[in-house]
Amino acid sequence: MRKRALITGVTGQDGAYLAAFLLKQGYEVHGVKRRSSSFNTGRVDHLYQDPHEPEIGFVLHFGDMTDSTNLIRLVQEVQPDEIYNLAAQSHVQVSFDTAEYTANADGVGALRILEAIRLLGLTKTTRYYQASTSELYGLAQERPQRETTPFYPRSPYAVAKLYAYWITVNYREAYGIHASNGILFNHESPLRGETFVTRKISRGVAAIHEGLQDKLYMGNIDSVRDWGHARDYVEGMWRMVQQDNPSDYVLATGQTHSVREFIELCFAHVGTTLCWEGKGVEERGVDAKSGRVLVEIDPRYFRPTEVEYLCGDASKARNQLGWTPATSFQDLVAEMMRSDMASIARKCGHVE
Ligand code: NDP
Ligand code: GDR
Repeated sequence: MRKRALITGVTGQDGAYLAAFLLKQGYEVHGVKRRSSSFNTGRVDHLYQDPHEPEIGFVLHFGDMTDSTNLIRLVQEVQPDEIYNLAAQSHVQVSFDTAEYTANADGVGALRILEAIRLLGLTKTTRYYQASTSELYGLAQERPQRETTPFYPRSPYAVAKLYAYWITVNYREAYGIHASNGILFNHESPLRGETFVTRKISRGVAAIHEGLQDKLYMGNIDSVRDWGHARDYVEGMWRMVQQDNPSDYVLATGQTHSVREFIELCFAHVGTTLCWEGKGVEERGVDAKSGRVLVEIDPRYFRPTEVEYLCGDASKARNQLGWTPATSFQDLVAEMMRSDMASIARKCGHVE
């Protein structure tokens, strides 16, 4: 019998990589998508299978993390061996504007699924993965951050995820559910949402190079992150769920780069050397050859409370799961740039 997985957030970056990975492992994959007024399945359209075919491996269901009865019905219908709860309002800055909704979808949403598992009597049969985050560490003093580092969340998003983290631990301890938290540091890819910093930069630099955009307007470019590739990280999620015992694991590369470095590397990819002039909000990124201003600071992208530095120690995942990230930072940036250059070129009609 092939295993059945239910993925919430299947239309997002990680959902798309995880669905493809699980299908390759022979799973029957059920994904939860939201109703929207325009198509929102672009990242998983290549996995679509005609529902009239007899052996369907990939099925999409309508649902929402704020709708308990819908989630209970879905879990009952699918009877999954594994649930990957990836759905979330995942944008940190947006969470300051939609704090209550973020708490509902990201925090209570996790509880709704765990309750569905409990109410339906699936505590011994359905395993649960919670998409926890390095944002939980926020202002943590310890560097690098590991599973034992105390949390200090710095946004409504991170506080909502703190609830989801602990309710996962609690349901594991209270009801014996095989429930694990993956504390994942930032991971990116060509499928990354366009308003997260890496994709905003790779897309923007490609558009500037093709003459479709003037410059980039950025927030805190001295922020430091531990960036990996989403493809590597979804495999780590799966490995956690396959363990005999549930636990919580950090996934990270252990290497850090600033937003500034990310910008420089993207421009270098198109042959532009960037130099920096001025200070604070007056700072500018300038084409070293032509003197043209390519990057400006726009305080609207500053956050009320910022997480300045994150660096993860994934030793536990390496030792217990045999997980290591395969993609280097340089290869990640190059892959994102190649993809955005190709899509901008298509837009300009340069290629078929
Ligand atoms: P995305 O923002 O790309 O995807 C989020 C997914 O959740 C989308 O499918 C979205 O649907 C769905 N979603 C949002 N709100 C709801 C809701 N109310 N009901 C149902 N579905 C909803 O995020 P990522 O793929 O990057 O991240 C996956 C998970 O991992 C998230 O929980 C995120 O917080 C967490 N995480 C991500 C990290 C990263 O670096 N990428 C690091 C650590 C944790 P739609 O497409 O319709 O918007
Ligand atoms: P983050 O990702 O907040 O780490 O959350 P994001 O890419 O949004 O920001 C990273 C850092 O870059 C700084 N920054 C900017 N960010 C954005 N979006 N736009 C800008 O113009 C800009 N300029 C500078 C930010 O201030 C920040 O310091 C991501 C999400 O995927 C979460 O869901 C996930 O939990 C964490 O990663 C781990």
